[in-house]
Amino acid sequence: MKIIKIEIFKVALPLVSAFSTGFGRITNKPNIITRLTTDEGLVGYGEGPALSDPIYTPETADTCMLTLEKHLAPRVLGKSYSDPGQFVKSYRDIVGNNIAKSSIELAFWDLYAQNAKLSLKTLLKGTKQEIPVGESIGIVDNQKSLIASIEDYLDRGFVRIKLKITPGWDKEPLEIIRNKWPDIDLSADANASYSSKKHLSLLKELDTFNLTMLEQPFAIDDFIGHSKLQSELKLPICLDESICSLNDAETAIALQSCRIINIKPGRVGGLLEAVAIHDYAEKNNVGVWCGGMLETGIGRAFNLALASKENFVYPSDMSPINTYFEDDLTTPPLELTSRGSILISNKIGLGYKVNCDKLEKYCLEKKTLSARY
Ligand code: OSB
Ligand code: MG
Repeated sequence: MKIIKIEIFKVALPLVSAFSTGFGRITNKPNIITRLTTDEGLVGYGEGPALSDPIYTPETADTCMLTLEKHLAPRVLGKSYSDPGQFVKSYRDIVGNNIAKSSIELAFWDLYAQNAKLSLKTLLKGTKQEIPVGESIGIVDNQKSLIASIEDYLDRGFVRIKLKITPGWDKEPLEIIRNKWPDIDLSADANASYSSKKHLSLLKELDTFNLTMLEQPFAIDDFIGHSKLQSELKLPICLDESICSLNDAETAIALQSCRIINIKPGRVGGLLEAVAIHDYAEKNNVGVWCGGMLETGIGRAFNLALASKENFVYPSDMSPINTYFEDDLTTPPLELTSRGSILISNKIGLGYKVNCDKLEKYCLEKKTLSARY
């Protein structure tokens, strides 16, 4: 497959409401879509779930656009590839910039699957037909809206609730939820908003809430702080932001910084690295699940296929797109089954149809690179 054209789109679908987390408030959610065209006329789509500001990882939507245009796309344009391993070798000299890398790597997986006439799930050796789904509850400023939003999610059938927490919004909301729903599958995600120097004893109190996991309490690079907390907590720690590569997963597991890993293709640079982390975690008896970063239907299609692998043992953040966006770029829409799950497509390639009119409609910026041939 020779790549003859690369188009990079910065899109922003309208959000249903702002989403508040321990790293800040998301009021505008860009996503970076890469479209690859081959000499034989195959078209593949990928997505990098960027944020506007460098508050979750160091990248932003603008740095992704620049990295793709100036550094990633030129290295693969006009070249022929037969598999994703060969594709990523073209830019192995580039460090970091995982969200940008994931956008173009996933687009190549779409081409690869179409060329092989296989579904992503089959290519990734997925074993599940459906994925149990949970939802993240953003930080709200009062009890009433907290209860109303959880009631709504439970009514819709989500099987796990994950509360976003931050200093000042932790024990109190968790106590309210546990008093009202003693038995639901409940987790907390701190998005790196606590300090291992200040908050160890406060976080140890979270053991009283029967949580399934506590996600990313401390800073991205604080493997030692997480290890110290994990040794004093009954509750498993799950790392999200800290795990940007297989090497990070090895560090976290060796130091016992966590017992669970949240894998997101966007955060780790694409599906090859995501699968490597999955396999390593499986060998070390560390269960994983697939988190979300407010992707459009394009990004979610890859997340779903990935989450069909064996060691994805916890419900994933895979809510239908209309939970957070007013519109979507793909059809058919993702829908929750009566079991609180989403079915995985067995169709060839991405498994969903991309609506090119919507892609243009929500596009804020576009770069096109073409090879002369
Ligand atoms: O920590 O999981 C996170 C969104 C952007 C960045 C980080 C996170 C999130 C979410 C969104 O929680 C959950 C979803 O996409 O369903
Ligand atoms: Mg998280």
